[in-house]
Order: sequence, then C-alpha cells, then structure tokens
Amino acid sequence: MNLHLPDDIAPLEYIDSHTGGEPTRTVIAGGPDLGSGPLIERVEIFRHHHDWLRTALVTEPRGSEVMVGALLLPPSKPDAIAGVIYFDNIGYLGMCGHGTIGVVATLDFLGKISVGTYLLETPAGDVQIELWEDGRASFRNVPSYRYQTGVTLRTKSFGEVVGDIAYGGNWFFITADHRQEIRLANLPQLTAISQEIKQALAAEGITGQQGRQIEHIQLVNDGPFDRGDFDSQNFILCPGGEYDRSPCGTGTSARLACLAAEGWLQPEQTWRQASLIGSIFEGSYEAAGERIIPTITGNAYVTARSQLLTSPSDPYTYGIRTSTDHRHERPACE
Ligand code: PYC
Repeated sequence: MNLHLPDDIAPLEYIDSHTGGEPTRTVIAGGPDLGSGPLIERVEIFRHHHDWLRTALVTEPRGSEVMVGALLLPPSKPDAIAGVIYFDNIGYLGMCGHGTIGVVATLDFLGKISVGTYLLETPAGDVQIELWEDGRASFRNVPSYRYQTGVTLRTKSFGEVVGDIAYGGNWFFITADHRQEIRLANLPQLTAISQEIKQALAAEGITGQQGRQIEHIQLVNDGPFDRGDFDSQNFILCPGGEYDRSPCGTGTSARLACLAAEGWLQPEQTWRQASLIGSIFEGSYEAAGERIIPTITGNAYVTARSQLLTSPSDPYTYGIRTSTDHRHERPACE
C-alpha cells in the first residue's frame, strides 16, 4: 500500500463516532494548516485549498451520504478548547449538533477533556460544550430564531404544505402539515415529500434571511405516542440527500425557536425530540430578546480510530464527487 499524501500533510488520523445513530468522522491529527484566524475565515481556506480532504473523508468509497466530517483545529481564542469545521458529502456546514456531541465524545476518548464545560469555536459562532458525569454531552448553541411562519408551498405530488422557516445553526423548513406517518417503514414517502418541499422552496425562491438557501427539511409529529419518553418525533432530510438518524441538533434548536415563538414551550422547560429511528435529544432554551439560546443534550459513542491512506493508482483516492456537490455555493454561516 502506498501512502501518498500532499507534502505538508502528516499522517492524517481520525476518530469515528455516532450520535443517536448519526455518524461523525473527526480529524484529530495531520490536517492542513489553515492559519489562526476566525473559523469563518479558516473554513474558506479549507474550502478553496484543501477540499480534497473533505471528499476523501466523507464521500464514497470511504464515507457515504450520511457521514458528517469534523476537522479539529487549534482555537483562535485563548479560552476555547478547540475550533471545528463541519462538512458533508456536498459541502460545508456552519454548525452541526450531532457532530458537536460526537466531538465531545471524541475529546473525552482522547483524554483532552473531563467532566465540565468548555468553549468550542465553529464557523456559525462559539458554542459551549459540556461533558456530564454519566457520559452524555450537551452544547449551548448559537442564537436561534423563527424567521417566517405560515409559509405555504405547492408540492408536485403532495399538495399544499404549510410550515415555518427557522435557523438553529443551519436553515430549516419545518412542517407538521405533511400527512405522513413518521416511521422507518415509510422512509421512501418521507424522503419524497421532503425532496418535493425542497424543490418547491427553490422554485418559489423562498430562502432564509439574506437569501440563505434552506438546505434541511424537517417533518414533525407531536403525538400522541405509545412511547412516553419523547414529546415529538421528526424526519430530517439533510443537504446530502440522506435522512438524519439523530434528531438533529441544529434542527431541534430551530424547532425550539418555533415552539418558543408560538408560546408552546417556556424557557428552561425540557423538550424531548426523537428521531426517525427513535434516538432522543433533550432540549431547552434561554430567552435572548427576539432569539433563543438552545441547549441540546445527547449521547455519542466512539466506534473506530483510523488513519487515512491514499494511493496514486486509486482513481477514487480523494472520493467520488457527485453532480450535487456545491462546496463553492454554501456559506458556512447564518
Ligand atoms: O445535528 O445539527 C445536526 C446535523 C446537521 C446535519 C446533520 N446533523
């Protein structure tokens, strides 16, 4: 096996984890030097000069549409434990909730943190992470808000769908008006309606604030349920085309913002959000003027420790880039 890496790159090591079933691949050593500026600048250096690393790590054949990558970096602020850039099979994410919980589990596994709170820098803003005695992890997210409510979309095969547009570190269209059963056996229908919602948003030119593309679709069902351990179940279509196996940290944050705006959830009240596969995040919020500051708690487990091997004779050594890859278009911020 030939180990062929660009000259300035030391052997690149990563740790895999999953958070409520959703994987995170965290680069812990050997990544490119992106300088010491704010994360919002470093993500642009990564995007324009080192995108091969993203595609090598998270697209097929090493990765898949469901994989989210996290590049750990030295922090730019003295009081932060690290900086992190999140990415997926089609580009860069400003923030990733399940990924952040995966990063906490990884830092714990490496012995870099112990029980307590730390500051983590992301392109979307600083988040406070916390490792609990029982192994759970929390993050206090960037300010989140409902941007628009009662937005009506005309889908091709599912009729009109009414929902909200909200920000929780990524942009979401959130709807309870989908008339679908949220269960794994119904995955094809849930994916189809979510894709049609996404197409309708694009066709009607509906965006988040400042024209930001709405890349995540969240279908919700608030019960009643046979199981008594959650308040709501969701289906999230992620930008890469797969559904989130976790309840989605930024999606749960955006949902909390909508519940707060409706007056259906009070500050500090606990909301238990289940995913399509039944994994659960607990969320609550602090009021912050027109916005909320969500805190999301979940469990992540480390599953593998690996080293990236590349070969000049392998045509897919830097991954398979698909036509939906739009790394140059997606700004990694609000
Ligand atoms: O947990 O925020 C999240 C997330 C975003 C995309 C996949 N998971």
